[in-house]
Amino acid sequence: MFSKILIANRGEIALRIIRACKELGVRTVVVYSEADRNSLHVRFADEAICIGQAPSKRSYLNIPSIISAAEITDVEAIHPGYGFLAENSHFAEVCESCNIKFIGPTPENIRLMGDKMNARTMMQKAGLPIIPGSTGVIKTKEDAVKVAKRIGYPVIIKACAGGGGKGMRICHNDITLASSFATARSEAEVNFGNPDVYLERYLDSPRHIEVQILGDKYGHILHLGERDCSIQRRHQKLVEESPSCVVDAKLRKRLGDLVVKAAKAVNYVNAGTMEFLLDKKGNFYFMEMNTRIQVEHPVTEAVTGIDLVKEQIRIAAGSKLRLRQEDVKFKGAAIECRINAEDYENNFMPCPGKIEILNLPGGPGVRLDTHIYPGYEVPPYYDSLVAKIIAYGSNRDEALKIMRRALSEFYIGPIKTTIPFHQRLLDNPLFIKGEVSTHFVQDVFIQPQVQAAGD
Ligand code: MV4
Repeated sequence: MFSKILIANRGEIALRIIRACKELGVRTVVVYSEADRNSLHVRFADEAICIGQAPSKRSYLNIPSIISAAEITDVEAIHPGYGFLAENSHFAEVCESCNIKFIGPTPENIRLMGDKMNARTMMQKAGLPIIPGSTGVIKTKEDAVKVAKRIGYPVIIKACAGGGGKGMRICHNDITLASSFATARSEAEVNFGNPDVYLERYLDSPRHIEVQILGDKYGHILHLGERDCSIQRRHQKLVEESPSCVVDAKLRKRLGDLVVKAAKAVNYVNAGTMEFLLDKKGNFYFMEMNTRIQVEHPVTEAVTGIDLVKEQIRIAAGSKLRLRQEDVKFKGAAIECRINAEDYENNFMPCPGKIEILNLPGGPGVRLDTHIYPGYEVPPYYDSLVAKIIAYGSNRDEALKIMRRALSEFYIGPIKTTIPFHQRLLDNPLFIKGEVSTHFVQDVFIQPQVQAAGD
């Protein structure tokens, strides 16, 4: 095991990684920006190094500063958390070339899955069902129209270097496809530095189901079941749960077996997640792979009893997975609500600022992952996640009851948060029945704004 590692992140995930390290007897170094001087991750780590100014580019994304901090403190490994440099294959490579272990997949795993068209091709070859679409990058609008003729409308244009919903366009006929094509390519170039796009048949109101995997350096790979992440807004997930209401033990095994086979085909190492869309007929299709620990990993930890962050560190240190697939048992139901410093009644506008009053939830079945405290100032520079509540019960209904109770205890003021959003969601009859899709928040839940007179 490592004796000391560096955590190249901030907020709740930096604390989460510190907790795993303390239990493993690993000392911790954190890096922080000038805006995070008073953060808990700085206080709870064994050592802390300021690496730059508030903007991420000058601190948490600054590879030379982070590597310097690692060299000065003589750490053996770096955990990137999620976001920032977590899926930067160049960073993973730099770490390895400096003889620092990157706690995550290989640089090649990251690079291959970072190109979404390439991931699609590789996963199809490895036996995963994919959405009907182009077999490669599409270079001209004429080719795009040809592919659309074959797969049928509506279609969706996606950027190869995109992912997570950025840079997608839906087209309903030849005319809109031909006219959107050049715009999609130039947007991809501007946003991701790569104009390449591909085409897929557009599925209407699918569910977003993802499967967690863990692989060690010796080719042993486990799946840890699914998470249903359909409750999201503008590609920002708001609620995640496991198990999914629409995945039974038989489908879980089918998905799990396929995912493990596919991960083996690409020699996948460490924690990863395969994202699928599930259509109304119950067909599922591979969409993309995330090569990092995800925000919503605690729901999987709750239902499997496996500490994913400790496993990540053990795997990076060269340990073999101690479990076989038969040993992974799924028990109970877990749900996570993401508490963001956002005003949900005002189009989820970010609301950074000082937390003057704070009452934290607790009690049976409640896990709270947060970095906030009374007097903490939420900085405007980073994402607005301030806490995650995870409720765990013997079944979904019990987990929902625990979550309602936890939300009622949670008070953060005077800044606005998504707590009232979650309270309304948890009382929605369709949500309670589990009848949701990725369009639920926008179409069903947020009522259309009342039009002004005269409009
Ligand atoms: C799709 C789709 C429908 N059809 N692809 C959004 C995130 C990115 N990973 C891909 N996404 C989608 N791809 C096809 N062929 C609908 C979405 C989508 C979505 C997916 C998952 C979670 C939320 C979503 C919200 C809107 C659209």
